Amino acid sequence: MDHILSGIKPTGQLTLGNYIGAINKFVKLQDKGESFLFIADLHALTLPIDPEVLRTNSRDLAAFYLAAGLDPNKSNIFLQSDVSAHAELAIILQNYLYMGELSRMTQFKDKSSKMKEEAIGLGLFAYPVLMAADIVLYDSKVIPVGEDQIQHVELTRDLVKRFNNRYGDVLVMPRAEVAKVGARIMSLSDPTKKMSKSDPKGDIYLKDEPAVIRKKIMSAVTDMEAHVHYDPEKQPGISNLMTIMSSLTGKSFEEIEKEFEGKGYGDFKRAVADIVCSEMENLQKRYKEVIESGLVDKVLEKGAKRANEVASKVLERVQKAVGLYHK
Ligand code: AQP
Repeated sequence: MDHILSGIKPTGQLTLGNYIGAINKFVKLQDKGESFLFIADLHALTLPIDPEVLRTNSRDLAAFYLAAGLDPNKSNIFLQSDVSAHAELAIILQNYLYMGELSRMTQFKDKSSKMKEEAIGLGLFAYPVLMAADIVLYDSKVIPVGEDQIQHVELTRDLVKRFNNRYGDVLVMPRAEVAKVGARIMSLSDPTKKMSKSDPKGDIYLKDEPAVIRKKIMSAVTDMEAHVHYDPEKQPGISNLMTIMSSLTGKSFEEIEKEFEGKGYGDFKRAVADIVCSEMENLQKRYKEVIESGLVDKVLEKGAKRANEVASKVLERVQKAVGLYHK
C-alpha cells in the first residue's frame, strides 16, 4: 500500500485555504493509501510562539483533521515531536542541502525580510531540511499540498537524487500532488496574495461564526467588470470566490458562469457565503463533538505509535547507508 504524507503547522487559526488546499484533499486521498498526517509542531517553533497557544493549536488541528472526516483507522494523525526520527534524520540530511539552496526558499525570504537579522533563528533558515526529513521518512511517493509547498517538495526531490546517487537506492522519490482547483485560495481583501494564517487580512477561519464569514465574503474585494467570469489575471477576486465555490461543490467554472449569467456580484457573493457557511457550520459541529469526545489524545497516541514504527526503519536505513555504526 502506498504511503501518503502531509502536515500542517499549528502556528495559528486554520483558514479556509488550509481546509480547501490541504485537509479536504487528505480526506479524499485517505482511501488511496496509508496516510501519515502530522501536526508540524517543530516547524511552529521557527518563529516565536506562546507555549500554551502552540499546545492549543496542536490539539485543535488534530480535532479539525477528525472533524473534516479523516478516519483514524485509515490515517495516522500524530505530532511531529512525538516521532524523534524527524529531528534525527534532519541532523543527517542537513549535510546534503546547501546554504545557497536554503537561502532561495520563498518562505525564508518572506519571513526573514520582515525581521531584524539578529532575530532570525537558525531554525527559520534550516526548516527545509526538517521538511525534507518529514517528507522522506515514510517512504511516501505522494505528498498532497497547496501550491505554496511545491518548492519544498522540489528541493526534497533534489536531495533524494543527490543522496541516492551517492549511497544507492535509499530514499523514495516523492512527488507533490497539487489539486487542479483550490491549490491556492487567495485573501479576500487582497486577491493577489495567498490566504495565510500568518497574515490575517482577508482570512476566513474555520472557527469563524457564520455571520462573520458572511460579512467577510460580502465585503470581498472584486472588480468593475460586473460579470461572474473566471479570469485570475483580470478578475482575481471573483475568480477566487469561484474557486472556493467550485472546490466546495464540485461545480466547474463553466457551470458557475452559466448559473450566474446576467446576475450581479451581490447574488453571487450571497451564494458563495451560503455554501461556505453551511460547510463551516457542519465542520464546527463535528469539531465540537470531537473535542467533547476526548478522542484527540487517543488518536495522537495511536498515530505516533504507527508513525514511529515506519519512521524508525527509514531512519535506520539512512544511518546504515551513511556509515553510522549498526550491528
Ligand atoms: N491559501 C491557501 N490555499 C491553498 N492551500 C493552502 N495551504 C495553506 N494556505 C493555503 C496549504 O495548507 C497546508 C499547510 O500549510 P502550512 O502549515 O505551511 O501553513 P500556511 O497556512 O501556508 O502558513 P502561513 O500562512 O504561511 O503561516 P505560518 O507559516 O505562520 O504557519 C499546506 O499544504 C499548504 O499548501
